Amino acid sequence: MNPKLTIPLPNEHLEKLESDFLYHLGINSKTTNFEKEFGDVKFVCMGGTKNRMFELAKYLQKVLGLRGELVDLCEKAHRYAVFKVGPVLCASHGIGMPSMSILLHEMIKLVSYAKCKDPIFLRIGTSGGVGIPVGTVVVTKDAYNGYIRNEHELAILGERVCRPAKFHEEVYTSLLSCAEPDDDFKTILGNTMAADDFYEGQGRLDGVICEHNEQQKMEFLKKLHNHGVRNIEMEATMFSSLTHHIGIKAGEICVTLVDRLQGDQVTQSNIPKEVLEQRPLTMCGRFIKKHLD
Ligand code: R2B
Ligand code: URA
Repeated sequence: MNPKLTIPLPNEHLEKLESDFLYHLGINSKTTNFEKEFGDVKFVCMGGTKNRMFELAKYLQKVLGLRGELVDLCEKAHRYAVFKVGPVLCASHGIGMPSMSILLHEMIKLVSYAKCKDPIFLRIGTSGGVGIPVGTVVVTKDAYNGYIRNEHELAILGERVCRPAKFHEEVYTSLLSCAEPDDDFKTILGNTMAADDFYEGQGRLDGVICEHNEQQKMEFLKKLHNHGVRNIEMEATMFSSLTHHIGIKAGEICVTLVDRLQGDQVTQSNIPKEVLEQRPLTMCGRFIKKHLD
C-alpha cells in the first residue's frame, strides 16, 4: 500500500508501476496531472447510460449553481462517458457487473491518484421492483446475488472468491433522509438483488429461453421478498463489495420501472420513463447539496 495516497489501494503491485494507463477512460498518468484535474472530486456518481449521466450533470449544475459546457472527458476511449461538475464526476457504466467493474477499478484509481479526500461513490439507476409500486425509489442496504446470498462471487485464478456485499450505513441513512414529505413518490430502504442477466437470471418468462414456469418464478420472487429484497438490477453486489473491500463510502439509489409481481415487461406505468428516471437524480442532487453544505 502506498501510504501517501488518501485512499490506500490494497494492491502493492501498483507501487511498482512507473505510470498507469486507465485504458477504458483513455487517461494516462504520464500525461495527466490527476491532482490538478481531479483533486477536488468529492462524489463519483455512476449510472447506466451516457444520456442519463449527461442529464444528471446538467441537473447538478442547476442544483450547485454552476455553469459551463459539459464535455465528455473520456470520449476518445469510446467506452464510458464522464462529465465533471465542480466536485462531482458523473460517469456512465453500461449494463452489468463486468462493465461497471472496469469503470469502478479505473475510477477508484483515478480518485486515489488524485489524492481526493473521502470521495463518496453513488449508483443512480433503474430496477425492477418486488412487491412495491412502480416509481418507488429504493435505497439499497444489502445486496444479494442470484443465489440469494448477501455476497459477490467472482472467479479469480480458477477459484471462487466471495466478498461481503454491503453498502455504507452512513450513506444509505443519509440518502434515505433526503426524501421529502411532498415528494410524489415513495423512497424506501430495501435489499437489492443483482442478477447476471436481465431475462432468465431475473426469473423472467419473456427471454428466448425459459425453463421455469409462472409458479416457480413467483415462488422465487416471494423468497426474495422474504429476504428483504425490494428491487432487482444488475450491479449492486459487485459495486457494494468492491467499495466495501477498499473502505470507500458508497450507496445506491434506484427507481423501479416495473413491479415484477405484476409482470415482466417494462410497460406497466403510464408515468413517462423520463419522469421516473428523474427521481433518483433528484435524490442524488439533494444528497450532494446536503453534504456540501
Ligand atoms: C438496470 O437496468 C439495466 C438493465 O436494463 C441494468 O444495468 C440495471 O442494473
Ligand atoms: N433493470 C433491471 O435490471 N431489471 C428490471 O426489471 C428493470 C430494470
